Amino acid sequence: MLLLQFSTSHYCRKARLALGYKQIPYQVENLTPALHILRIKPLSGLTTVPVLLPQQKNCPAIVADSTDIIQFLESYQPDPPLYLDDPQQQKDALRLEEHFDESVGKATRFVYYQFRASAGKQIDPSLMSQMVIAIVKVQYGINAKSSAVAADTIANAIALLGEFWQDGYLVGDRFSVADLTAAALLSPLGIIPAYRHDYPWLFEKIADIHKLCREPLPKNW
Ligand SMILES: N[C@@H](CCC(=O)N[C@@H](CS)C(=O)NCC(=O)O)C(=O)O
Repeated sequence: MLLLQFSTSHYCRKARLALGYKQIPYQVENLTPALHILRIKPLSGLTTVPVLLPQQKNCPAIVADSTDIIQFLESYQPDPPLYLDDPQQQKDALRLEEHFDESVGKATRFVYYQFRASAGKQIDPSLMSQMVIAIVKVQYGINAKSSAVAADTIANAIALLGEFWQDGYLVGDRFSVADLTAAALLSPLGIIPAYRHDYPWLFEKIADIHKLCREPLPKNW
């Protein structure tokens, strides 16, 4: 299988965690933001990564979007499962996956890039990196005000995780797509000292999930 990705994208991390959890061998093709469109638009019609090319008999040629990738992997190789057996629990897990994809993951992007452009500038002060950050900020409308709103979304998500993750799972009594998605989409916050200081348990859990999924932690953690 071939995963078309940005190496730093938390949605691509979500797909890699799922591949690693299921121990499915894969290769990655790292794309350059902006130029990536030339590679993926003709394939998927979309402009976002991750995009998976299964390159296997009886499989679709292309699976785009992290949620669809996990759904595909679940049918391609059901064990170990990321979906839950109980229909109501499975519905809850998918609802949480969608909430993290549509709301929390986007909020993380705001807070992360705002940090990288201000107090976290020294992580990579190079002109190239700061240019990419500036482009992303314009593309998504990231500024002090919008990232403060995003920080509230993240605070609510962390409060929810605090109820479930301190001694268990988000849904049911085993690891599922909901836990995997939350870990991937909050992982960029691990480079921000204030979050590390306030929520040590959160980053321990995210690190445990990376171990379970055989995926290295993000750079600069
Ligand atoms: N819902 C999508 C979101 C993926 C997404 O937002 N990917 C970003 C990188 S983090 C992207 O490809 N951005 C490039 C663009 O929008 O042109 C998924 O879950 O796969």
